[in-house]
Parts: sequence; structure tokens; C-alpha cells
Amino acid sequence: MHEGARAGNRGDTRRAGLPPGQAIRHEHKPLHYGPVPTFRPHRWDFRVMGATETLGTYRWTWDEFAELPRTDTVRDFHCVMRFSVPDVPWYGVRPQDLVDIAPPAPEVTHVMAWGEYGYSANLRLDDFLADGTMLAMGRDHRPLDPEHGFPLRLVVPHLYGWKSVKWLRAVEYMTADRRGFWEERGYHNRADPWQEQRFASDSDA
Ligand SMILES: Nc1nc2c(c(=O)[nH]1)N[C@H]1C(S)=C(S)[C@@H](COP(=O)(O)O)O[C@H]1N2
Ligand SMILES: [Mo]
Repeated sequence: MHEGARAGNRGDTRRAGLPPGQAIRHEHKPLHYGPVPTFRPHRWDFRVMGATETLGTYRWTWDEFAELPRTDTVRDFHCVMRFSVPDVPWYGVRPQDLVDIAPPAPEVTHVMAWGEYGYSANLRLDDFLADGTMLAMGRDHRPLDPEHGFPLRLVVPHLYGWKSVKWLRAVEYMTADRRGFWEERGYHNRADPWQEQRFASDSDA
């Protein structure tokens, strides 16, 4: 979601089954705010924090995270800048499997997904646990490219792409909603592409 995306209309085609206002773009041109972080395996960790059932924080090193059960999925990916990448194959850890290991307190209604450099996106707990959502380690049957989120990103294919936090480092359980990076800057709180929830002014929740 930055300037570059506006230049992307050449070669676009339409396809049935896309959310309104979206056009196909086959190449998955990386889009993000700020620099691509360097992965330092010995410094990297992944945390589940906030309102866990035990109130403790869960932490995985990269080696530990890589041991978690993996699944795969193939999903269309919709950016708010009006392009969609069809049929992207992802593999990684299902949020449900993570939540089974690190249970939230019963009052938890939302999560904040945290990336490197403080990028964040808020999600309803049911959107985080939805079918197809993934803590992805790979795309196109190989590890993520650095600019697409290596070593770990969130993929929330049923919401606009800014919710799919790259370089994911933590998930915070929340007992009330709070807006993330783009949501604080005028983008929609939920971001359902089927309802064209692009901006907060598009009937925000
Ligand atoms: N950490 C981080 N994650 C991010 C972003 C970002 O700026 N920083 N941009 C988001 C936006 S707007 C989109 S459309 C997708 C793009 O993912 P891609 O670069 O793999 O195509 O990443 C999302 N995740
Ligand atoms: Mo985006």
C-alpha cells in the first residue's frame, strides 16, 4: 500500500469471483512501508503475549517455531490498491494450532499482529482463526522472499492485504479492540474486500 501500487494497472485483467473494484495482477510485487529487515536467526523470536489464559508470554526461537505443525492453502490475495493476485499457495502454521498451544483468556475478542519496526494490524479473533488464515513461512512451495516477509508473515486472505503483516514477530491477545498501523491512519478497521471496506469512512465498525 504505497505510491508504487498506483502504477500497476497495465496488463490487468478481470476475472469472475473477485471482490468488487479489484483487477488481477499475476506478479506479486512487494508492497510495504519502510525497509526490508534482515533476518538474524539467533536474535529472532516469535511471541504470543497480552491476555493469555495464564497471563504469561509464550516465546519460540526460529528452530522451535519451525517444529510447529504445518499446513498449506491456496488463496487469492487482495490489496486495497485495487489489484488481486490469484491462487497464491502458502504454507505455514494455522493460527488455530498456535492458539491451542497458547490459549487466550476467555475475554479475548481481538488480536494485534506485530511486525518488525512496529508495523501492526488489528484483527477480530474470529478473523484471525478463520479458515485460510496462516502464519506463513513459505509461498510458491519455497521459503518466503525477504521482501515478502521472510522468515514469517501473517496471511489473512479474506481481508485486504494490509492485515497480512510481513516479518511477523508477535501476536498480542486483546480484550478490547485497538487500531493498528493503517487503521490509525484512516483505513478501515475490519477491511473486508467483499464489502469494499477500504477506508474508515466506508462505514467503519
Ligand atoms: N510489516 C509490513 N507488512 C505488510 C505491509 C507493510 O508495509 N509492512 N504492507 C501490507 C500491504 S498493504 C500489502 S498489500 C501486503 C503486500 O504483501 P506482498 O508484498 O507479499 O505482496 O503486505 C502487507 N504487509
Ligand atoms: Mo496493500
